[in-house]
Amino acid sequence: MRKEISFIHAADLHIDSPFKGLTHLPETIKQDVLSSTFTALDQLVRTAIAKKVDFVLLVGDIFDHNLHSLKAQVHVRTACEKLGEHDIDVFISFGNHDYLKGSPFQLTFSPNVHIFQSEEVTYFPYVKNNETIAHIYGFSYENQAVTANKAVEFNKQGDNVPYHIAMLHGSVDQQTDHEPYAPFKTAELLQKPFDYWALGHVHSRTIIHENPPIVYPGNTQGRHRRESGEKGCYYVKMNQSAANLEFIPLHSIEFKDIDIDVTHVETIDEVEHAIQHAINPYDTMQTPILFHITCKNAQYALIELEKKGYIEELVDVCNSSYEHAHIWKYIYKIRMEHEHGQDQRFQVEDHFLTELEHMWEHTQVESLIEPLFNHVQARTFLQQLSNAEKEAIKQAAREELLYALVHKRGI
Ligand SMILES: [Mn+2]
Repeated sequence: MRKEISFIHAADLHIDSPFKGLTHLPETIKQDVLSSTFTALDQLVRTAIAKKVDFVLLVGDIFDHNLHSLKAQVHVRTACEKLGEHDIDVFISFGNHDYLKGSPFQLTFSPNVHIFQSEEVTYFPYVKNNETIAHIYGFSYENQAVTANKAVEFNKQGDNVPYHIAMLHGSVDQQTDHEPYAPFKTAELLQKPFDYWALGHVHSRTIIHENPPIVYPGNTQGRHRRESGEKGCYYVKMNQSAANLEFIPLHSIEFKDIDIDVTHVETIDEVEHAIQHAINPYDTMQTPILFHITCKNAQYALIELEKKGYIEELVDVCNSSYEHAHIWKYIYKIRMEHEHGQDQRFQVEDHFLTELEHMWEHTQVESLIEPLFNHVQARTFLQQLSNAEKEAIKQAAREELLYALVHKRGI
């Protein structure tokens, strides 16, 4: 009969993430934001100790960038030591953001830490009271990209060992939000006799399969508006017949992406009211929130207020009433989205505007921003844009141009 085991499964901690788009935040909020990825790990350690788990699995992208910032490494080392003091082992594999060859150094971790040191799939035994209870399988990215299907390289070893747990940082099926590294299909994992597939890489929490569990825990702290809602890890208990999974939140800040319909909003008063109305429901939240607000169907009057800087000023005023609370709230971005087709001013019979519309349909952002991506200094700081980002650039340019044209013509 198999003894019960319990563990924490986390991935994509991205510790010391720089939160690049949030440099304009007030200092105290900025400090909370910058420390949030560290705080998530602290919360994980507290949870592991409180639950008295056997071990912790960290499945890739523990660090945010290949340099593995020293501050982040020291923090992880200290966290692991603390777990060691409570007899909790830690198994670590590195992913595409913290691949082995990118790091100029690796600190020495306490003996309870087991790090997969190559791209070859191997295993560590988990030993408790002189008995091997589990084999933990995995590999680390040596370079930024692993394009091979690593799932096929996982092979169970040791039939007498009660549990076999696989750690895999990679991309399932047709995942489009993340780089298609170490791609695999769910069916391939199901063909292998593992008791639990501890996945990493995809940042949204997903249970792909129940029995055996195939699980993306998501990242431990959201870092932008597309990583919204609760973030954390899974606390897993397994016995001979079943696995029980409990999601444990670890985030200390939440990102919220809110859409407001402003079709009938024309004055500053009305905008203020619309913002309050959208944010008030979050008054009882126990976590600070960073809001990204998109005003849908903004009409000409509103766009004009925005161009004159009044919307930004209004947001500052709103923020000043929320930002000093212990559980603060902060609007870090407000965006006007203009459905010009619904605005009479843009419905002019005009070949020029029609032609312009036609052009937008066919314009590719890539060729226009190519010089920037080829620039010797700029390119080292740039990452490939996602389709959503390209679409946002196109949309913003389109709104800017249409506004300028209409404004000039005084339609
Ligand atoms: Mn990641």
